[in-house]
Amino acid sequence: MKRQLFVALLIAAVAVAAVGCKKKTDAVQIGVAGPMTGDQSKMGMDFRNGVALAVDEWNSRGGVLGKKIEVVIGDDQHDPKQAVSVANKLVNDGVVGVIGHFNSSCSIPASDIYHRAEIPMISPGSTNPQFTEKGYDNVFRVCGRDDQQGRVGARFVAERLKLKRVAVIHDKTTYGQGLADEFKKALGGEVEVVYYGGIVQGDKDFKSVLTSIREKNPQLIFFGGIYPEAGLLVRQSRELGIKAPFMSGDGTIDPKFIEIAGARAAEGTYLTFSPDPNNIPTAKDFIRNYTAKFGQIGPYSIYAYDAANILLNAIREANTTAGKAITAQLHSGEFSGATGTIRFDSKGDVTAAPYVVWITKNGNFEEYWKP
Ligand code: ABU
Repeated sequence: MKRQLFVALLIAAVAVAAVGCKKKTDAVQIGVAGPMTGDQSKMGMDFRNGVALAVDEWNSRGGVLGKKIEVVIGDDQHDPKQAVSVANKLVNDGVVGVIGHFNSSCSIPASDIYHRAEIPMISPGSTNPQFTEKGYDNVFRVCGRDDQQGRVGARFVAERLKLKRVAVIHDKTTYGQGLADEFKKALGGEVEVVYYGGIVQGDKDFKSVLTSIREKNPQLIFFGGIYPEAGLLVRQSRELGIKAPFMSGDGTIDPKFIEIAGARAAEGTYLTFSPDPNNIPTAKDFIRNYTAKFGQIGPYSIYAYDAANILLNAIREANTTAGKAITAQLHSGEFSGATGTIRFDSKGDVTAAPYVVWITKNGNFEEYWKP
């Protein structure tokens, strides 16, 4: 009996503590999560700024459901374990939805936490297919998937460049290896993969792997990974006299890539990403307002902005902050965003993901080829 009483008191104490953790605010809180510090912090900051712009605009119109909106920031440092801690903290803080995370290796484990808490999450940038393959109804993304961008990259190499021999490397992460594998799979038997291997994220010297690649004499080097390593790989491959063009995916489209590689070394490198917002008529206001507030637009700023607007719109339409109702609204609605019209399929993927190939020219990225 004493033991039962003790257990009951313990449960009550934990419940009180959990409630006590929730921030005492009348505002509607939404989370934004990603790498806010560390070598990928540029992406996290782009998320934060995109969400902040959307929230400022909503608050200037009176907020949502008659309440002010507050943003709670979670820094996962692109570390999966940290992402789980961040997700638990955001849930305990009482957020009603989350924009994030960036890295697929973070979004996937964090989705378990948000799913258990019945809180919708919308990732602006996690592209690994597994993210939306768990059968969680509360998981969404406004970007495409790596099976889609891998196919576009492979078509470009085989049909546009008409190459026959490529090297494929990756950073051994969920995203990087996943994209490299999708690219390799989509090449089919058309193009020979003369080198396939991984590097370690965070390393700074890739000359040994690049020397092995040079011996295989590929016509192009494809890298699945993020801009800090991509920039170093390009710089060091040129230092070793490798002339083969370099190609990567959406994880490298950031000015930091060109800064790290050096504009000369980066010249002529290719990557796959969504179309240029400068050519999207609906993005005009976003570009003007974001630039005025934060300066240069990051590649994922507009996706974070759209994701936040989609979430807030769903809260308004559902007329509640209850997670299940917001999730149902997200599945049923069609949203007019800065990137265009967005609809989610039953998995939470966007129904259209128009990947294109970009090229680096004169220290800038330019849209180059449409499949
Ligand atoms: N999609 C770009 C990199 C982020 C990720 O999916 O891990």
